[in-house]
Amino acid sequence: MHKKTAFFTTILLLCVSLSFANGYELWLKYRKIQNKTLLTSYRNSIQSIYHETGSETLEISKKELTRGLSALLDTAVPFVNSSSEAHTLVVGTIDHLDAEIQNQIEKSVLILKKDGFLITSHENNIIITAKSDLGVLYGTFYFLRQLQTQRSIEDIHQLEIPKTDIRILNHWDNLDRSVERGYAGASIWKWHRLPGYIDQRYIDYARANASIGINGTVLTNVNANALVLTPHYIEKVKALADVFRPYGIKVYLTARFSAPIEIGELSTADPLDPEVQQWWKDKADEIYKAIPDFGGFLVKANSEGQPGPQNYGRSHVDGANMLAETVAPHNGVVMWRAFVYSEHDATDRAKQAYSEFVPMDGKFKDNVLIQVKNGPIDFQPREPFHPMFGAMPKTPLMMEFQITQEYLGFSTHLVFLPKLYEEVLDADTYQHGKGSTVAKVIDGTLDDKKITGMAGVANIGSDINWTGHPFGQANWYGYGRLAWDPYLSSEKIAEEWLRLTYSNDEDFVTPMTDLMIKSREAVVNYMTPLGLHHLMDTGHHYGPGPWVGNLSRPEWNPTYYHKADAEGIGFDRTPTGSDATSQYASEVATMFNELETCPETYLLWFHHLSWDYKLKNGKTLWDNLGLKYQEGVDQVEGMQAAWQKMKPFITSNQFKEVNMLLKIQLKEAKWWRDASMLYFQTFSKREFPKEMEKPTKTLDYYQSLKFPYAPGIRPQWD
Ligand code: GCW
Repeated sequence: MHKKTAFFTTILLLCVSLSFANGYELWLKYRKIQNKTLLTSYRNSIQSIYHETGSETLEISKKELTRGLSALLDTAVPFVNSSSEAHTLVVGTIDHLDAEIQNQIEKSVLILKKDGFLITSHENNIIITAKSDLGVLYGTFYFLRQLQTQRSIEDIHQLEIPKTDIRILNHWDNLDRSVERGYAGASIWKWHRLPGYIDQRYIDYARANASIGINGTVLTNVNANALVLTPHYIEKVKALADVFRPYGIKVYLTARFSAPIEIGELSTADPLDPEVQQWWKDKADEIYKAIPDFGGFLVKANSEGQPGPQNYGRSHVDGANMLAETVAPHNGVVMWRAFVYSEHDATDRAKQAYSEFVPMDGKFKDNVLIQVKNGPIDFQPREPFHPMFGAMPKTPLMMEFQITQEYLGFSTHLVFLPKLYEEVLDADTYQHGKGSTVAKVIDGTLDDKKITGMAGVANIGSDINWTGHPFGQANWYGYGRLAWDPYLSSEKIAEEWLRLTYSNDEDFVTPMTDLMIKSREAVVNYMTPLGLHHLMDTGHHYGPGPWVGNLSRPEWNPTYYHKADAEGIGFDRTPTGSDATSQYASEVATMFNELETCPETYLLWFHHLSWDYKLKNGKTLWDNLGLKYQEGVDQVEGMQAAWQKMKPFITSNQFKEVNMLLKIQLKEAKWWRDASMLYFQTFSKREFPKEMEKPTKTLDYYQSLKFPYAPGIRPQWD
């Protein structure tokens, strides 16, 4: 090679590998196919591209194919003007295809709907087609993923239809760029520079989301600031909406219920007041004038100090329907959160959302979705599914998962969340007998819901790799894949993500898939085993604080949840206790109520048991607790050991960053084990089981730890 060319090639390769190594490229790395046979077969099948043009979305698809194929196949694939040449990749909407191709694929096309797509072989060509331009773009990303993960494309026939309508990220981002429960740096929305300055990140964000089928984003925190609804900010929101539109991503905002008072100069925000109604109607019209495809509002009302209709003696129905009417003429929706609990309600917090919302089933307007967290408390490492799923047949219920790891080790711990999501989606509500899974509630098939959705609280920030922990990307990715298809297996998602992100080498993919799948159980074990929950320290939620019992609101105290005493530990939610189990279908309630059938993973969620209660392995509850904490620590050690063997497959930076993080994770896993067990020992008065490593520090030491600057802390909004 010529000296100069060699020099520039080296520089180019260096730049490419740097951007691969720093994680910015996410799962869209498009590394050259290493497998020679596959490379040849791909090159033979794709000798040219015929691509429909016309819209911005189609242009994006075309650009993505150029970028992807030239890198993956390491050759420039020419565009041609006819779809009839052999070995051409034909990409376009159905109406645009040759009549002959249309006839051939007619059957599949009949069932193609929403933004689904079809990838199929026709004679010597591969066709990517859809009813909408966005469907074409989704098909393009899917096809590129086939190549990236080195799957065969010979005789490819893949029909994909998204199973939910609204696949959305919820950013808990504040206007000052702090992110509530965000652990990956500042908010990516640079409000101060908008609308004039379009950060490249906005485009890259849209592209990444489109690549996994996410089609909506709520830009602002549910602990909302009314200012985002003022003209000054609407202009900025419009600029973002304009960037996202060709990627099929709609923008939504959080609506602060008291906005008519705060920015509208009204004296009330009563949803039944005609002036208030008019104010919101005008506000919606103003937003839609700037953003004709604005998605709608997300609302946290009468929850944790946020204002809402109850401030005026009105109900959630009154509040939600009032807002729904303002966006209905523009095809907008209202996503009304069910995360409510009150310090004035002495009943079990786990019961409150159900008690409040289930009687309202059928009373909401058609464009209202109720957004329900996966479990009845709050994104804990493990919770049983929320009893509202399966109890509101007449109301669209959206799933709310948390992608950011508020209670699962921030962006320091490697925890693969799709495993948690899958557990919830697979859970059986028994609403209409066996097989009435949560997934069927979410995709609307159980009660033929007209509108469906899934929300994920984003883990995205300004860190170069977007999510802080490199494996945090897998949680964003996996969330998107499950929002598209809630029936996907978490294992398949892990494998796919590993191939896209790191390597296709089986010696990497197989052990790492295993590591990711087990990582979720590890965190449950070292933080909250056997159904324990809400044991974290107060405010910032960093580290263990099971001893905290002096907070003003009883249900904010960890002691409220574990109820440890000289006799035993656990929250009795059976009919002898809070009777929360009665909110589930009788089959599920009975399963949880009976000690013989209650899964041990939920034991202390539903039962208060004596320290000497014998578990299935014949050992006491106390010993089992110690064993589980130890198992969690051992599992992290196992993860560390597995990672050591991955060095040959990745760059040294990639290796180092996860290696350092796993060390911290191990340290913190031990901290959780030791602090929790020392504290519980003050009640059990029993020796630690012999298999458990003995704590090296005292309980006083752990109780003295303070972290005033832990990240993601909730701002003082009130
Ligand atoms: O989990 C709790 C968080 C709050 C959050 C709240 C919610 C946005 O600690 O920070 O507020 O849930 O979901 O509304």
